[in-house]
Parts: sequence; structure tokens; C-alpha cells
Amino acid sequence: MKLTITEKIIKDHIVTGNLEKGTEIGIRIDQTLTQDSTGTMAYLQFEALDIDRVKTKKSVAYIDHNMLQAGPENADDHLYIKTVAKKHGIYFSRPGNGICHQVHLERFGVPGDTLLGSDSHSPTCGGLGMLAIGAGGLDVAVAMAGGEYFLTMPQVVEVELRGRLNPGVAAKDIILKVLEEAGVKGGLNRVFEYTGEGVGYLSVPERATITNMGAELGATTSIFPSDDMTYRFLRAQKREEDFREIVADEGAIYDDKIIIDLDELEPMVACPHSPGNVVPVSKLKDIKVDQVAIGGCTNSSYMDLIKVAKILDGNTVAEDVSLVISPGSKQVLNTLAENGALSKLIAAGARILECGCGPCIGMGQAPHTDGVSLRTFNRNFKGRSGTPSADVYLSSPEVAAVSAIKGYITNPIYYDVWDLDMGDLEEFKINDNLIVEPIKDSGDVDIVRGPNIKPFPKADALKDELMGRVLIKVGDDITTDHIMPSNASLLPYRSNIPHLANYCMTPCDPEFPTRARENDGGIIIAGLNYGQGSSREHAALVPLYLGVRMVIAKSFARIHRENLINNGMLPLIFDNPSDFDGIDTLDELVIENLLDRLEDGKITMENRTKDERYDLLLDITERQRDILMAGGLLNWMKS
Ligand code: MIC
Ligand code: SF4
Repeated sequence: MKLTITEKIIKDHIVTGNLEKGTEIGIRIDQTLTQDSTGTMAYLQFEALDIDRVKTKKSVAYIDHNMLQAGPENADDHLYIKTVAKKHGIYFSRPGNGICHQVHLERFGVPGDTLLGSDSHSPTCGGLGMLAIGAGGLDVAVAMAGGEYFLTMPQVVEVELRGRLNPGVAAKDIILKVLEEAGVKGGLNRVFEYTGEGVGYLSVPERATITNMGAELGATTSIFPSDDMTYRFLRAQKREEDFREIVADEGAIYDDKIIIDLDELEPMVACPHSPGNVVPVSKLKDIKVDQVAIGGCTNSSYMDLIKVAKILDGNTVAEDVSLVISPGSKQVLNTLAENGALSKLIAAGARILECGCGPCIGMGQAPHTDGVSLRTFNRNFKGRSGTPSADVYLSSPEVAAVSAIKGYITNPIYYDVWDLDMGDLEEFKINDNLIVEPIKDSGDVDIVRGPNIKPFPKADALKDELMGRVLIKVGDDITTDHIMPSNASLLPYRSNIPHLANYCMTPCDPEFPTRARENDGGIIIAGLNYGQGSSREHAALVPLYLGVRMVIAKSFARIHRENLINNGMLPLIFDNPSDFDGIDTLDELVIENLLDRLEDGKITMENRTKDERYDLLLDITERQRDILMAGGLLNWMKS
């Protein structure tokens, strides 16, 4: 049988099931990564599993999100993660070393291996030919304990890149084009596999921009072949021994196909407030920008920032623009410092931030009221920048840098710098001194827990009757940023669910937490693609804490649905989507004989307020049924 890259890697790692598309499979995980804002919870869950040492080939804990230390909470979490990592045989990437995805690409990713990360952008390492998947913290905890990761055997979409990019057009424009074609719901249970002549011209950091932002398609992951370019990148990182060629078999069969003519591609932007809201820059007229932010795990590689330095060289940032730059890793920043590019950025007026997520997750640099921000990041959900009234556009570093000089969103193809050498380096100076290696004997290590670390909620075993009032009814594409917002004031409380509960769903309805408390919990009603975006389990745990035991939606995003099930919450689907229309906030809904109905997943719900009945579907596997019955994955594993 001729196999795609995805199928080859899955075949090498499959433990449960077979390669039949759409069925549940369990795969062995070689590497895991966590970052600090999901990591605290993931390690608390790992500790609950009572395992001495991680069983993966390599597990890495990064500190990159919660970097503003406005109070002791973030530093306390850093200390907890550092000590828990030391105790259990986990590499620890210290604050300042960079964004998990960029550092993992540089220093850890291995072609042909599997990676599970507690961050939705973990597919970044797909740029190296790794099968890299984002998941909730509990799934990552289980993988660290040596457990399989369960997923739906994905369909594989071929994205054929024809031709070669023109000067001023970038890898970011490729993924924005794919988003324009496939949309933010187009990737459910699919892997996007890149093929064609154009692949050969893209360096690993460029490929990683594409696989990183593939998360915005809702895809399981995205992947490139491991080829000569991969070898060059690993050699530049002095890791050529990790190289392994992985290409699809000739004649491999894909489930769908997208063709992109790189010669024809223009610079693109995603307009407010969705990464799927894509238009060519040439269609935008006179959009004045107040802020330009360059960095984020999509576009903070050396190659990205050297281009920016060359564009900014000798120029000044426009008077009305604040330009902030956050390099992806210490390696990137150090290289720019040593070759003088950093001083060009500074001379032009850029405000240099530390290596981390920074403004991408609203950790500082919120735009002014009604401000327009142009960012090289991957998400522009409303309010994510920290300013609810801001308009955020997403673009390549080329568009961002030229626009920072001009003060307007500007098409970079007319800008006269493209003859300059802007390629990736053939050799990086390696200095891993901010990565703490695991120690052999960790018996004496004490895990330090700050006062901000509070116990997390667990569901009870499922009951035969579930009833409650509708606490909120929301539309399509509700993101985890709506369900559990994260900004500079809330991120420090990722290990404090009771505190976060006061903000649950507030971007949709400020009264939600009060209503949930007054009604002793209840039900969330939602449209399509509920829970898109982040992998944060908090979007399940916090509603659970407020007494939500089920969400009824037209459809769910992959990671959020897994998080609901893992935490013992029912992700129900309307069999007839128009039933959504008849339901109102505070309607009383009841499901009887639930336990019997779990077998075939066909559930009837009564609306006692409206005297109506709705058919609902619970499309779960036997394993998921057992998890739900037990009240979540941790309860199930213990029993
Ligand atoms: C994001 O980009 O939304 C985040 C913040 O990195 C999240 C993780 C989190 O919420 O902590 C993600 O992508 O999963
Ligand atoms: Fe960090 Fe932003 Fe990347 Fe999330 S998307 S990992 S917040 S840089």
C-alpha cells in the first residue's frame, strides 16, 4: 500500500486500532512539550497519576507565556514547573529561552517522531516532518506517563505548492491562502500534508510558519516531508544525527487536494476578528496602523527577523506607530545581536521585548482604545490583544515591517529591498545553557507549590438523569478565548480555577458567572465549531467548576471536545441543527435514562419550559463512554 507521510508515521506509532480513516486510534508519543500557562495544570494532573519519571523519549517544560511578573503568581508557577520537571525527568527551558514551538523546532524536534504538546500550535514541528499534535494538558500528562494518545484516524489533505514565491511574498501568505480556501472549520480530523515543487524552495522555519498556523484550520496537524532542506536545518542546529528522510510514497492516495500557485500568490492579511477572514493586501485601502507587533510562534525565527532588520535598516518607524518585536528564542536574539541586525532594529525605533509570547496572548502591549494593530501572529480573536475595541490584522513579517515604516498596511512587493540576502543561516552558534537537563537521582528534589495553586475540579460519575437551565446561548465559532479569556490580568491564575470562574464566558455575557452560580450550574448551547483556538483545558474545567456538565452545540472543535470528555462533560450535538433556534436562555432542559442511551449515542432531551423534545447525538467511542461514565479521564484511570 502506498502511504502518505502522515500514514507512515502513524503506522510506525500505532498501538490501538488501524489506519481506517474516521476510526479511533491510539498512538505512542515520543516527545511531549508543555508551556507554563497550560503546564501548571498538566503537571498537577501528571502528579495525580503517581508516576515517578516520564516514560517518553524526551519531555520538555517551557516558560514562555506568563512572563510578566506583575505579582508573585507567575514566578510561583515557574518555580513549581521547574521543580516538578526536575523531580520527574523533564527538560526545563528557562524563562528567556524562548517560545516553546520555536525552541522545540530548533533544539528538540525529530523527523518521523511523534510530539504531543499542551498548546494548540504544537504542529509547528510538522515543518520538520514530525507528527506534532496539540492537546489538552491531561492528554499530555497521560502521554508523559507512557499512555497512548487517542485520536480519530485523520483524512489527509494534499496541499500542492506549485512554482515559487515571488519576492515580498512569504510562507505566511501560503497559510493565509489555505485558510481562505479551507476556513477555520475546514481542518476537523484532517492533516494537511504539503507536496509539490514549491516545498523544495521553503526552508524549515518557513515550513514551520505554515504548520504552526495550520492550527487555525482546526486541523489535527500539518506536515512537510523531511528532505534536503530538513537536513540543512538540522545540520545548522548541529543535530544532523536526528535527520531521517521521510517522504510520501509515489502514488499515495489523499482524501482531498488544494493547489496553490506560488507564482500567482500575493501578500495576504487576515482581517478582524478571525484568522479565516483573509483578503489580499492589495484589496485593502488606506488602513492606518497604530501598532505593529512582530514575533509570536508563527513568525519569530531568525529568518523572519533578519528580513525585518533588513527592511528597517536606515528607516524610522512611522510617527504614529509603536513597533514591538519579540524574538522567538534566545538563539534568534543572540544571533541578531552578534551580527548587528539587532542594532538596526533598535536604531529604527523598534521596542524590543523579551523572547516569549508577549502581546500575542495579551501579556502587555495592548493597543489603545479602538486602535489598529498589525501582527505577525496567528490569532486575532476579538479582545485577545487586551483591548476589546482594537482591530487586529495578521500578516507576514514583510507586510508588517514595511507597514511599520509607512504607517499604513502596505503591499511589500513594491518595496525595494528584495535583492538582499534574506535566507536562513547555514550554521547557528549553539548554546543550550538555558535548558536544564533532567537529573538521574531526583529523590531529594522538593516540589515547590505557591499559594496560587488551588485544587482543580473533578466531575462525579455520570448520573442517569441530567437537568439544568440554559445558562447561555452563543453562535458559531466561539473560541476558547471567549469561554475562558486570557490576558495579562487573568493568565497568572491558570492554576486557580475558582478565581478564573469569575470571568468565564464574560466576553459573550458578563452575567454568565452570576447566572451559573444562581442556578447551581446548567447547560451551554452553542453553534458550529464551539471551542476553536487554544488547547487550554480551563475552557472545560472552569465551566465544570461552575456546575456545567454538558454543552450542546452544532459542532465542536477537536481539542476542546477532547477536553470536555476528559473532564467528564458531555459534548452533545443537535441531530437537527434548527432545534438550536427554539432554545432560549434559562429554558429548563432534562435528559432521562442517559446511561442506557450512551450505548447508541442517540439521546432525547426535553425542554420543559417550551414543552418540546430534541434529538441529540453523542458520537463517542467505547473508551470515551467509559471515561464519561467515570466522571473524567483521571477518575477512570484510577478505577
Ligand atoms: C494560544 O495561542 O491561544 C495559547 C495561549 O498559546 C494557547 C494555550 C493557552 O491557552 O495557554 C494555545 O494555543 O493552546
Ligand atoms: Fe504563544 Fe501566541 Fe504562539 Fe500561543 S500563539 S504559543 S500565545 S506565541
